[in-house]
Parts: sequence; structure tokens; C-alpha cells
Amino acid sequence: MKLKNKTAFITGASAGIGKRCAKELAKRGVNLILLSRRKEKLKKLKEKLSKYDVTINIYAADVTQYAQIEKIAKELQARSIVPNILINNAGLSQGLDAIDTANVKDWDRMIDTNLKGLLYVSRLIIPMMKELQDAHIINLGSIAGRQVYAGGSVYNATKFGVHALNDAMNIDLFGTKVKVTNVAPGAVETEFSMVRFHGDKTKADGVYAGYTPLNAKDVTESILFALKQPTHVNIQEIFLTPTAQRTTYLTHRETL
Ligand code: 8X3
Repeated sequence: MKLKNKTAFITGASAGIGKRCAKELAKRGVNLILLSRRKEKLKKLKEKLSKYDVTINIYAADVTQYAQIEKIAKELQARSIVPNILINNAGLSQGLDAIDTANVKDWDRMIDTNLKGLLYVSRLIIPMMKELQDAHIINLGSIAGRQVYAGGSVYNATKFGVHALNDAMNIDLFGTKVKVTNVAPGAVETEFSMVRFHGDKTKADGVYAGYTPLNAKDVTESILFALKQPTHVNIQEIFLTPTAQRTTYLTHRETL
């Protein structure tokens, strides 16, 4: 897709991979629709990106609330704004506990955000994209959607679900020009581990100790690679890990 003058709808846009996507796409002349629960962060991001010649619409909304997303979709329709690109980035992990001891609230939050949130946004935005001659959905999967690890159970299940939904979207959008790509990274240093460990910085830092993890820019580069392909090329999956990480259980850490 030629990116200039296209429009991207990005969930989880206020931090990490979503924020980086917003920046890199704005640089390339892509108009933005940015969603996050955190209004202040969105406002700041919009300000920061105002140096680029693009239109930026920000929405403080929660992907787990269907009515909120429906309202945004209706507003976009009323203003004839049709996203060419949908980046289903909002997602999180909560806790690292066994299935018999984990906190059920953590499970609800992961299932609601990673699966139901992705579904709600997709259900409401894809109908607008279907008629386009050039459109692309990027779903943020994970190494956790390919390999289960101790304490990962429900997070793993949600990311396996995202992988399944990516394949399902490719099937359901058969015959249209809407491409669907699952971008599945291994360890990426963002707010991810701070959120997983409920703000415990020591635990969060430990995840990335002794090796160089991926960063938001690395993952964004893969997303851009998929987006920039010509119309006839649909990259259905990109799986990337830090060089030090080969599976969820094999991360080579230099002696600290
Ligand atoms: C994040 C990757 O392995 O930390 O999706 O769960 S992992």
C-alpha cells in the first residue's frame, strides 16, 4: 500500500507499539484515528505529531466497551472517514500465576481487552474497510500465541485466540482487498511487564535483564514492512523475537 494520505485507526495508541506506529505513520503522511483510555497521553501525542501534515482524531475510549466503540464508528461514518488501516494493538497481560491460584479479575481483564476488545473494534470498523480497493488489518499477536509458558495460561489463550482470529479474518475477507497480518513478537520492552506485574518495577525489569529485548520501534518496522507491500501481496504472519530469545523458554542472558 502507498501510505501517503491513507488513514489508520490505532488502538492502544498512547504508549508502546501503538504510539510508535502513530509516529512512524504520521511521518509517512498517514492520517490518524487514535484510541486509548488515557486522554491526557493522547492529547500530548497529538500535540507532538502536529508537526506532520496529517489529520489526527483522538478518542478516549475503552475497547472493552462496545457502546463506546460503536459511537466512534458512527461518528467516523457520519464524517465519511474510512480507515484504510486498522491496527488492533490494544492488549495486556495481568499476572503470571498458575491456573489454580490466579486472580480471576486478571483473567477477565485479559479476555475482555485482548479478545473482546479486538473483536468489538473489528466488527465495527471492518464493514467500512471492505469496500476499499486497498485496506489492511494488523493484529498484534505474540510469541505467547504460539508457545505456552508457566503462568501464561490465560494470556497464552488470548494470544492463541488472536492468532485464530487473524486466520478467521483472512477467511472471512476472502474476495475483498482487505489484507490481514498477525505480527507476533517475542519479548518487547514496553509498559507490558509493568502492567503484567501490577507496577512492580523490580519484577518488570527482571524480564529484560541480561539481553537486548525488542523495542516498540523494532515491532513497528515489521508492521511497516507488511503495510508497504504492493496490493497483491498479503503477509499473513510475521514472527519476530530478540536474537537472544528463540522460544518462550530459551532466552540467552549474559551473566550479570
Ligand atoms: C509478550 C510476549 O513472552 O512476554 O506478548 O508473553 S511474552
